Amino acid sequence: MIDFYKNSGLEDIAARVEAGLRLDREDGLRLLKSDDLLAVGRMADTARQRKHGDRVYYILNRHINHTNICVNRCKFCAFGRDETDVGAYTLTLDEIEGKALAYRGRGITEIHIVGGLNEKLPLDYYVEMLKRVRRALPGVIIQSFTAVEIDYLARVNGMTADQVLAVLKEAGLDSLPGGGAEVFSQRVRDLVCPKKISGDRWLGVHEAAHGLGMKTNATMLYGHVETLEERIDHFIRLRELQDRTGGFLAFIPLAFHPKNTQLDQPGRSSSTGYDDLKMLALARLMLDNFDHIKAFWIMIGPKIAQVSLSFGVNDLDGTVEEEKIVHDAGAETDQRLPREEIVRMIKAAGRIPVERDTLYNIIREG
Ligand code: V47
Repeated sequence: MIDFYKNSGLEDIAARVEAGLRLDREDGLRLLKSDDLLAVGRMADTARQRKHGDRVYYILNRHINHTNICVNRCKFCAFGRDETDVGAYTLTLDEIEGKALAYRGRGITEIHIVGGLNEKLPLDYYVEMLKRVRRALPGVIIQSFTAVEIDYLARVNGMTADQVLAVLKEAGLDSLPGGGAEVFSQRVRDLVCPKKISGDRWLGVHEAAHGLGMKTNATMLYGHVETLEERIDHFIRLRELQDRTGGFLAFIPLAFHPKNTQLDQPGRSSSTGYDDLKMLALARLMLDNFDHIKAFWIMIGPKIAQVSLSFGVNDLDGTVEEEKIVHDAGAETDQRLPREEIVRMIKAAGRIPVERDTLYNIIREG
């Protein structure tokens, strides 16, 4: 096996991966700087295989974005609007309930609701939304509201994040998605999202959710102004929290799409396939205490997502149906992928498709 790595300059790291040892910051940086994508991918595949064998998970889920009005207006985001902007919207509770009811009986097991920081929306709007979605879709897991939204609700309502989470949990919230993490480095945040909560606060809200027994996800938005060192630092900070709480389910790298954002420049396009595969592989290798590395096909396209199954990925998210955040930023992918297509992609990669719920309970295999 080690022969495969001959002349890659990465033989020592490969040996550590083979032995199941933890990689450090320096290892991560060398992997990220290496041009030997196949060597990096093979290491990640070894780590994936050890945890998951031939199984690849997918989920039948739906996204709802309840408002695009946002006080933060991050420079990488094409979704957020001011209240008076063309295209600004906020769904009424009846509209959200209508969407949830329309998904009834269609086999979905997860609903993913995230939106902007809209100062007009009281905490009651969120509580009522959860109650109505819970009623419309009994048994469906509600994975909703990023740590950024939880922090905002805490601040505007004079509450702690723990208190907001407890109120929302009571109303039906099961789990938090991984959005809003971006890159934890304050240097990066000052440049691309100066109004957003710090990396420490993002981690603190997830730690609070884990303390209440909620499982959550984590992301990293890569391919804008961050350095390779800052990407590795992001992984290490997530790994440290996971060591303490074990509350993260999955990590999802998010490829930056520049179109219609304040970071767009002539000639600038989104990440390359090479970068996408390397980030997914690095996630698998650095986040040794995360079970699941998820490729969000919406961001990187179904074909790279399928290939990523040989680069450390064990989960393809999901059927989705309607997606606004990346499509506003120029994503050219579809907004939905039928189950049959996800299953076909997984089988064509020689793997066993496994439908899961949010908590990775198995719903069907094969
Ligand atoms: O928080 C914003 C990112 C996130 C852009 O937890 C952009 O299972 C690319 O977090 N180009 C929302 N990305 C999506 C998200 C997510 C998606 C799928 C699964 C899960 C999960 C979470 O999208 C935002 C932000 O980090 N984003 N603008 C952009 N122009």
